[in-house]
Amino acid sequence: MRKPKITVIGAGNVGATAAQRLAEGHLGDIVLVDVVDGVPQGKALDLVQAAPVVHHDGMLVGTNGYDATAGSDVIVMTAGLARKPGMSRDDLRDANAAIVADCVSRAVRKSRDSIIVMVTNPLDVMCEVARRASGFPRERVIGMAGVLDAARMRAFIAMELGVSSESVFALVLGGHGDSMVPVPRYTTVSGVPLPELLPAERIDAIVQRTAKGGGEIVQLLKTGSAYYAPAAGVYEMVESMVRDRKRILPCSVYLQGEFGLKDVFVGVPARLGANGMEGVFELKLTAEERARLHASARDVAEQAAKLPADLGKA
Ligand code: TXD
Repeated sequence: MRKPKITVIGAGNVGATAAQRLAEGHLGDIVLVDVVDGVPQGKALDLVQAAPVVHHDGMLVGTNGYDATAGSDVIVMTAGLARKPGMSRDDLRDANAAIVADCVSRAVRKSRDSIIVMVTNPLDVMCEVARRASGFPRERVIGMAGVLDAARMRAFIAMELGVSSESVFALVLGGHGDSMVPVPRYTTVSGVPLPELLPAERIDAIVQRTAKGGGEIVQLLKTGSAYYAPAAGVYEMVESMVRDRKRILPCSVYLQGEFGLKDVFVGVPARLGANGMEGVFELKLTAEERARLHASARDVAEQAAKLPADLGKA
């Protein structure tokens, strides 16, 4: 039986931290790719030297090219520019689209059967770039954002109620950005819906704070953006696929009629297993929740429509 092989493109904050989590979680061998000479090599070597102490036997290599990535099962795409204070996710679109198209088309030439986990922002639009650049079916192009957004909401609820975040489930739909749609009705603490546990104004405050996404962290850090929680989100998705666990996790999926939406990437709950995105978990929404999801999807579609038509043809 072959050990899974995972390529992480971008050896920056999110990529390197994800590589560490994936290796320490015993998910497979890791290839770390970056344009900056020495950085992926140095970080991979550092992680290899941690292995005897943290007890994993995954191999990590760093490289500036794609030869060593050949035959990867999963490609985690984190390369790009990070959001700076005052910069919206949409400002990043054009710069990161070119990077994503280039990296993805080069990576998939070496790993035709891989599953792409997109991380680069603006997330849902970059998923579309990766879909076009790879030519992969929707089962194998999945965006990481919902796990992170839901984790943030779970953390805020846990802090508010003084309970373990493990007992909190949160549902967040929609695009990764200002138009995300936290759904308190389907957010539960040990099975009890949030509206039964907190007054509306506290829930609103949590929803608002969740919808700010990583903005709060960007303000605090001043340079760079969040990476521990994003890397944890990558780990959770990759783990469900590599171990074929079929967990239902919120992720950005190219919808084909589900929730009344078509040909657009947007965050929805989906089953992740060995074949990638194995099905969208459709749930009933109120008219208002559905309208907000559709508005969020419209935002993504408008941004995707601005992408150059010939972008990333492999
Ligand atoms: O929820 C989510 N999806 C996100 C997304 C949560 C957090 C961060 N999110 C986005 O991920 C963020 O807005 C960025 O677009 C990416 C990566 O964030 P990170 O914080 O890791 O950025 P860094 O530290 O700047 O790392 C980016 C690396 C850096 O080392 C560059 O040299 C490299 O990307 N890079 C490239 N590598 C390979 N090939 C090319 N062309 C390339 N261009 C840049």
